[in-house]
Amino acid sequence: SINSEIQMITMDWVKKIIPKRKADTHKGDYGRVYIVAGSTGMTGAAMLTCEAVLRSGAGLVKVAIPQSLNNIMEIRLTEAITVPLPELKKGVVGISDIEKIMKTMSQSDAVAVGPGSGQSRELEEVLRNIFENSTTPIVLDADALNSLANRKELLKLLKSPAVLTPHPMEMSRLTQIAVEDIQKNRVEVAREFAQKWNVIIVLKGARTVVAAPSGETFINTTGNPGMATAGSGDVLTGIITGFIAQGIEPVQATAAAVYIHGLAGDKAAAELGEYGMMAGDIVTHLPCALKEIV
Ligand code: NPW
Ligand code: AMP
Ligand code: MG
Repeated sequence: SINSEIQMITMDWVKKIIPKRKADTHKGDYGRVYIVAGSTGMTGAAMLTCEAVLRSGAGLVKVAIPQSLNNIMEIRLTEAITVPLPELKKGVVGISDIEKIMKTMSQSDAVAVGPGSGQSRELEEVLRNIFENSTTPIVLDADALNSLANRKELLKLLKSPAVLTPHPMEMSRLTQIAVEDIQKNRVEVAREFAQKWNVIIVLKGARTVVAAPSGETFINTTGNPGMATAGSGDVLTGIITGFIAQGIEPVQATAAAVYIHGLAGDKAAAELGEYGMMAGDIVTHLPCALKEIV
């Protein structure tokens, strides 16, 4: 079919996707983002995601955070707004918070769920509620993916465009295919899942694959093994969500985000080396990566 070709993501292509900012605009024009992430021990994941959203040019970020973790987040995240949630279980966002989550979602242009959320039955119920009731484009990562692994049929409830960003182990949990078999057939595995479940798949790792429900498929050309470090994926989730919130078409936003995430990683490696760089350095180098694009 027309869409069966595989496209390498190049700088020239990304330059066509990311628009210049117009002079007469305000923060509302650049999207409101809602991040549902973090739990006791993994507030760092939520911070990295939020910082990446802000550095991707989005106008406003709100982060849902279990009440007991709110002070930690407020101290570190100067530019993001925190929305503390009442907790049934200490340090974990759960179904008891669903009304507040749905309200903020309805006021947002894109939402991400999962980085550092921790795994719980509660999170499954949060996702079910969101899928049944929300039309806000959603990015699902990390523990959101792990929560879906045994309840993939929930994806059929989705009423909005969805991007799933598994690393090979998360893809293995979603598909029950062994990691080594996924790695041997990365394009096919990503494509099949995207078409079967009507979601955009980002199968991460060296030469990340982006597969759309239409069959449209991309392979990334940026990135380096210095990005194999804690929190790298949490940064990617923020960039994808930030671009979608700015109104870029979700498949294009996702492929462009994957490229720019890798480019920022390459700039971090050029300055700091692959050994010494951390995920926060990918965030720090996002501005110069984006500056090269727009
Ligand atoms: P092994 O044994 O190491 O070879 P998990 P996670 C395997 C949060 N974080 N190819 C790996 O294999 C995340 O957002 C919070 C093949 C291991 O068995 C999540 O919420 C941080 N195998 C949560 O932590 C910073 C691969 O998968 C397993 C693979 C758990 O996320 C860190 C590990 O994966 C982190 O981002 C690959 N490319 N990659 C914070 N500071 O708050 C991984 N594996 O069990 O899904 O754990 O990815 O660390
Ligand atoms: P996560 O495992 O969720 O933290 O995601 C890791 C991120 O780093 C993904 O975006 C990967 O594509 C990227 N990454 C990890 N290892 C490499 C590598 N060897 N080359 C390029 N990108 C990598
Ligand atoms: Mg991850």
